[in-house]
Amino acid sequence: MKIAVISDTHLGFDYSGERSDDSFIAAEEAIDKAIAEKVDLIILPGDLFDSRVPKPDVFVRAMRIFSKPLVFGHSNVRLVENDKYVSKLSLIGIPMIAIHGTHERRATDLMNPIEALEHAGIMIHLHLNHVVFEKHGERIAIHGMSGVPERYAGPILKDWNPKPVKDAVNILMLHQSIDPFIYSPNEPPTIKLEDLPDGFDLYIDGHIHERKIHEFDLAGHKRKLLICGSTIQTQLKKESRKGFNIISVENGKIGIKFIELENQRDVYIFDINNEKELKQTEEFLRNLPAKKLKPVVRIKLNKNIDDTGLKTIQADAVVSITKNVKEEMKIKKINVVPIEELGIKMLEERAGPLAEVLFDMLLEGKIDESFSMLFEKYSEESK
Ligand SMILES: [Mn+2]
Repeated sequence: MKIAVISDTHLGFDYSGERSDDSFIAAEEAIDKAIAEKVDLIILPGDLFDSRVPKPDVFVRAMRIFSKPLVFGHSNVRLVENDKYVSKLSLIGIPMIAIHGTHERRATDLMNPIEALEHAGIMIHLHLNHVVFEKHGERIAIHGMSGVPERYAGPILKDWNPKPVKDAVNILMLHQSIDPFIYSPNEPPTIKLEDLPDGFDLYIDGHIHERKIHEFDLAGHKRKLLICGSTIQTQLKKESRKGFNIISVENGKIGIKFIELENQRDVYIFDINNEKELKQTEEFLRNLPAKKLKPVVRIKLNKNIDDTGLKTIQADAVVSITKNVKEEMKIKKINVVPIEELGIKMLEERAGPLAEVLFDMLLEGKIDESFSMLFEKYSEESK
């Protein structure tokens, strides 16, 4: 059995910027390649979209890409077990199994875009449940927990306590920081590698955009964690090549292969601390060869360096220059907290556990509902 794992496509990333098409180009190439590789299943470990309420044009481009495996794909797998409703539509062609990520998370009573795709019959959405597929007598169980705020992740996983399915190869899919693999130091993880439930043949994690395969010991067994990596460069922290993974399962044995995307921008990151480094970077920018997709160049500049010359260079690239980011981040730490997290934190001080729901309602412009929710809470408290 062959399974494509395509993570963090962030459809709609930089939608008003110069790289507005990048996320779609990358996701479509990954899906096309997965179909060409004749995979039996496609796993999508979260952050398919860049936002929790994608614009209709972003959503429709996503639908067009994610419909391809249903229409152009063919698979011999059959669903043999499920602890949630699965639409027959989503079993046409190559079935796709997704969890939602941190970027798509909404309050439980509001539909997130992955649930919307599930309702449209395009894919299966997992959150604290599992599905089992079979092909030629080989069974594969996919268990998924969608992205939750880091502070709740450990308790929720423990409470769910997933158990591997007997006589199947078991994959557990998450979208969290798993200590020591941390996405943001501002949201400390509550799951450590050793907290992962035992007995799964492969652990898959979205969320972290740098791909990595990590082997570790769990209750005396050697286990594998696949950090899938994103299909698009979002943060520009590191120069790396983007792609997706293909897992092959044969007689219980698991192989993992990385498929690099052809349609991606080269990424260059420069740290300029002195005149010599400044000259080298200027040289580099002047001599950039023309490419179909302009490269992305990120320049981190020491604040004492004069960048007037640098700014005048007409490079065939998407250039961003930041001054002394590290120093500034140390001082204004609050700025690196995602604004939504900050909003929820502020609400939490006043409204306690209602904060997340309230925040989403306010985001939706549901002023009356949020007001009556608060009114109910306070009238109850004053009784
Ligand atoms: Mn992501």
